[in-house]
Amino acid sequence: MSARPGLAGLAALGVALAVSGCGSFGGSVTPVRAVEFGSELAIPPLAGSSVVDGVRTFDLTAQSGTSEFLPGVETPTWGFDGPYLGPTLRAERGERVAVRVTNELDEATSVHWHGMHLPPAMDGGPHQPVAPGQTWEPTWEIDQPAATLWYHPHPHGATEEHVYRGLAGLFLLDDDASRAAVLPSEYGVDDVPVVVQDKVFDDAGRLELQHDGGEPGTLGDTVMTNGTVGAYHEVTTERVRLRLLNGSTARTYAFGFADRPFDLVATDGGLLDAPVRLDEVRLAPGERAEIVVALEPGEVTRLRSADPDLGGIAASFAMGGNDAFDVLELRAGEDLAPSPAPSWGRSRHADDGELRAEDAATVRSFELAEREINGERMDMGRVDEVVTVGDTEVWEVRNAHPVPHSFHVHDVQFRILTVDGREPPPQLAGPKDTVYLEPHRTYRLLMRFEDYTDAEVPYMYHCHMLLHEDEGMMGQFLVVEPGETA
Ligand SMILES: [Cu+2]
Repeated sequence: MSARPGLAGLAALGVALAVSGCGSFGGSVTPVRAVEFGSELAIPPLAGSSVVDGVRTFDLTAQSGTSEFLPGVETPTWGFDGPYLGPTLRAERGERVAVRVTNELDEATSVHWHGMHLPPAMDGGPHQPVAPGQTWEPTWEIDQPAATLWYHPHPHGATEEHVYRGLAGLFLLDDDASRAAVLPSEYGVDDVPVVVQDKVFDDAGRLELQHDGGEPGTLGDTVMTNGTVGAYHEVTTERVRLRLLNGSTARTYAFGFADRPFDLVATDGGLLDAPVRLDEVRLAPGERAEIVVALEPGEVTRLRSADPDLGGIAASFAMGGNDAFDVLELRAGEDLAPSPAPSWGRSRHADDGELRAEDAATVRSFELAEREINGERMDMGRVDEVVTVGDTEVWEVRNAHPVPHSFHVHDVQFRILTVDGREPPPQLAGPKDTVYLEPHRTYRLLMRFEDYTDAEVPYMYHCHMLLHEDEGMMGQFLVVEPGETA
């Protein structure tokens, strides 16, 4: 563990940086507060659905309410079908789904299906706003491997606020391979959703976003899992699977346990080729990881996030690089049901057609700096890239900026070929739709654009640090038929 400067030291450094003109580094120097782990982890309910003419149909209503995160404090929040976060949607590969999204808020929002392969008009980005009082009903066929996906608003310029207030939920996909895998799979029991978010409360108990020029955005001093501050989960099996989602707007975590390793089994887009034993997995906003951890009867351990290596960032302490805190307590019962080590026999590639670098028809370059990609801020009326359907491409993404970014591409799951020319570490070797970008590094991403074309409605690529996205670090791409133009 690296040494943590004391509070006085941090304040002095903050002052020194401000004086030296690096005002943008004046972000969080308040460590995450220690809390009692005395509240049972809230498990988002599985969303009900009905099958209408062969279409699995869900309802989601964005609404406002209040939540008691801190004892005795009612905090105004937003949620889907409740005051905070939303139910977990779940569907099977091959199913056709529809979601009736109703907006009961006083302002327009949208719902983006993060990680989902679907037509651009169903994607829920800034071009599919849902006005107050309106219902939007996207429909598509689930056609991708089992994975832990999520949904959240994506209104142009207001994504940070909408997610921060509480609009987010999980969307789990299942398939034959995931069903056949040896993995804990009882939802909420040994297969546990863990949406991790950090917040700042003002004196009145309201959620506060701090737009003081700090990078990479608001870093909260209060961490919650599924909306529960100081949560514990009762473990009843020898192993438990945690589906981790970094649902924060800015903070990057390094998840692990002080006293044991875990098996990483899946990344954003689904199962790895095989489990990987790790001590820590770094997740930037928008990224997911499924991990399996073993406990002995009667043991108590805590998932924590400790001193995330943000990748050669000056003053990384001001961006959470020195923050270390516990996230979720796991309490094993005296009598644990057997739970074998995770394994799965079938290659993830078996029915998906492996992405191969030699098939890449095009290499595109993206440079992220300030709030721009390739020197431009997001313009709803400008198409930045036009891709031909069926093509495999390499996207060469460089963070040319001394602060963290997190790169997300809609519609696809990509493979990370190299990081600065080297093979990626195991945690970046699986299917991904979002990747943390260390400063001054180049990530070569391999992806294929399949099935859906639209000469008018674009998909997005953007930084998933939501303040950055809102301030313009986003671009648009169309997928078109061969020979078609935008
Ligand atoms: Cu960014």
